Amino acid sequence: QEQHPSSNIQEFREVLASARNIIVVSGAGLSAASGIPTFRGDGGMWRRHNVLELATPQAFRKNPSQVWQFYHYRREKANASQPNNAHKALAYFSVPSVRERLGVDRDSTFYHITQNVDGLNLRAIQALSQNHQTEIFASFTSSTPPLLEMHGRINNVQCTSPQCGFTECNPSSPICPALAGTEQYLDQDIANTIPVQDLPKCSRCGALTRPGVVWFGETPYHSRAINYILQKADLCLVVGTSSLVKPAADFPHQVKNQGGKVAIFNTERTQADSIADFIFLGPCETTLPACLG
Ligand code: BJW
Ligand code: ZN
Repeated sequence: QEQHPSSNIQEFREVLASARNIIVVSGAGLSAASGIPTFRGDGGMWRRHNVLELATPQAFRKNPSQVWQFYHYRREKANASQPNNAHKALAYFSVPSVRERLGVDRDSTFYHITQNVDGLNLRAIQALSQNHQTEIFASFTSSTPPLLEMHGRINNVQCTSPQCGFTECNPSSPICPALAGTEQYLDQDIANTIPVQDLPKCSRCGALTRPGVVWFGETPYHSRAINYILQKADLCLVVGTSSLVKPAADFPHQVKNQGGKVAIFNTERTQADSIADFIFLGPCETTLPACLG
């Protein structure tokens, strides 16, 4: 008698080999081994503030200086980090010929929907050989990219003026002179000390900019493309997310409801475990390479 949910790698590979439309939904646990703190649990504090209270439009309106200091700290950390073995395994698996060697149909599709804003998934793809990168992007005939960063990117800045709204990538370190060194203040709150005119400004219109990420109450990026991909998915890998934040928390449920399978890669038990066909309990930087390699 098989055990359910299963943690048997052989059994997982059989399901993988028969899947046609595979998706990954990932969260902060994917980047934990790269040294990037998670949102809930141990990593969820910054200068005695709950980080979830800083990731809101209300917090930014009330205190843009404090929220910019928080994002400056996170930008510096993300940009100094390196992709770990879990990012690398997912990047490698997105190469069609690599999937084919693992027994997966050559015409299968693979999309990685990430809630992370750190850019490490893209950097892992860019670290693959040129041939592999060409293969990945050639396999996407539609305009949908293989990696969907649904909560934006920490290196993006977005104009707060509704008339402008210009968004651009700005990976400068520091992003503006006034924020230089504030990442060192780990306990002390120096909120409000940076006047708005010294915070990052729009390069088009000069208005205050904000981090180009999705806060609570805002609409995630690529929603239409994600919806389309979800409808076809028959296998969903849920990697390093607590599955508490919508809409991503709903994705494995949707796949399950339409007859697909769900596999969870997490160090802890999560909300999604009740619908899982596979649970690989442990660090995903170990379990993912074992399952996909
Ligand atoms: C490991 C590991 C290792 C560790 N290996 N595993 C009631 C009131 C108000 C709003 C709502 C409400 N009810 C529902 C909502 C909607 C709301 C929501 O879901 N809220 C709930 C929290 C209640 N969602 C939204 O508002 C979203 N938008 C939306 O729904 O739009 C639809 C809409 C459109 C138009 C009008 C109306 C509605 C937007 C959500 C945006 C979330 N933003 C943040 C910040 C992003 C920017 C930034 O990075 O600063 O996104 S919050 C934060 O949570 C971040 C994350 O992407 C997201 C998810 O967290 P994640 O990744 O799961 O991290 P953790 O820390 O929770 O979990 C880490 C996991 O890793 C743990 O399980 C560990 O065990 C594990 N782990 N090490 C494997 N080595
Ligand atoms: Zn502007």
